[in-house]
Amino acid sequence: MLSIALAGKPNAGKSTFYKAATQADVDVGNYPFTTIDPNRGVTHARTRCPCLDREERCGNCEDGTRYVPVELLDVAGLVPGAHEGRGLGNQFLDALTNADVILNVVDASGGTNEEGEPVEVGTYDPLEEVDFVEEELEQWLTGIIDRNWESVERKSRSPDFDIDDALTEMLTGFGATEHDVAASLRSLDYPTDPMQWEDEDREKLARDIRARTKPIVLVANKADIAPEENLERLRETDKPVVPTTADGELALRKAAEAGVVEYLPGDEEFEIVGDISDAQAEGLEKIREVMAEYGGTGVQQSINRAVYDVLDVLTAYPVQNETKWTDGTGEMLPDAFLLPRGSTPKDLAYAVHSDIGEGYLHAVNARSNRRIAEDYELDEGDVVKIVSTAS
Ligand SMILES: Nc1nc2c(ncn2[C@@H]2O[C@H](COP(=O)(O)OP(=O)(O)OP(=O)(O)O)[C@@H](O)[C@H]2O)c(=O)[nH]1
Ligand SMILES: [Mg+2]
Repeated sequence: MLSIALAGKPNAGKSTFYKAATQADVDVGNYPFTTIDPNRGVTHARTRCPCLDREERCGNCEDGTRYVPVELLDVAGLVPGAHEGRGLGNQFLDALTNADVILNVVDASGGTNEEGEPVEVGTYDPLEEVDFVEEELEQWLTGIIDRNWESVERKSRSPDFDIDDALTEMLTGFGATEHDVAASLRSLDYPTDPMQWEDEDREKLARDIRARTKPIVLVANKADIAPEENLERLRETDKPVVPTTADGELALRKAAEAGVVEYLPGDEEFEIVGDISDAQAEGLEKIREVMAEYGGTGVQQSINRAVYDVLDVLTAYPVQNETKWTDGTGEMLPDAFLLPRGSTPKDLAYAVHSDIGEGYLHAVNARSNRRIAEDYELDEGDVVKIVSTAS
């Protein structure tokens, strides 16, 4: 499963985002370090279900809106110097190593300082938080590379030494693949002999690997109380930014669960369908205004931005019956897989099960009922029958 991590300074609203996105009950509080141990749960990316192209809905979506599971991780707040052990230190940096993408939750309202302590709204500059997660990650990774460099030097004395292999072995724990390391080395200028590497070379490697393996989306949270100017300035940075009200999303999800509003995560608006008090109505109207301004609460939009834009994955649907789009039990469009763009039907087969991948014979496009070429690159929403010796 794809893994998304929430990171950022304390009190920015990570756990509120997590609670809204996973419907899990976790602690939220207006003080730093409410969260100590990481929370791990499941949220969803939202996409258009292929069953919209058929007469009937599949039963695995919300009237054509499909939610595909992804993992969400909520970690302790990060303070400057975390890589040296400040705050809760390295422990949660460790927790981030499995993440495919990071949502850097920023308090766009400027109502908390760099340690996460409440201050008057608008007095702390959220731009200070923009580069901070990546800097901590980079410093931390640089430390790992420095500490392990001696072993690379030792290996380099062997005649069959290969720098790609040595670095892949070292960086795999950080989520770097052989491909990432190769691409990184191609883009950097570095001495061939590891003994000649300077601190600077290792730091450049750390920065490049971080950028490849842990891309970042800025969640400009507390948009409901943020000065407009702050959001404008955050938008001018070089990162993808999503104005968000995690609190608003949480309230809407609760209201939807209670049956008083009609709202699907990621909708741009909601409808009040039940009896509510005046106070509730007032609260919901405030959320409605923020949503109208930003095109939703931002929670689902942040997840989708991370999954479909930054990680650039697509959703593919394996089926056994190419006419009915069902599996062996008659369930329509039972599964959705998120695969990197460029994936082929064989990659989908492997994602379903390694046996299906190994026994792969060919695939059929269930929309056209035509056999798919071996090198066909899957598209968003493809429905595919896999023919395998294992199925
Ligand atoms: N106005 C407003 N407040 C919010 C929003 N999201 C979260 N908060 C508040 O911000 C405070 C901190 O929220 P948490 O979710 O606990 O923050 P955190 O980032 O998990 O904090 P730590 O676990 O301490 O690092 C709480 O008082 C929340 O109610 C939002 O969108 N708008
Ligand atoms: Mg928290």
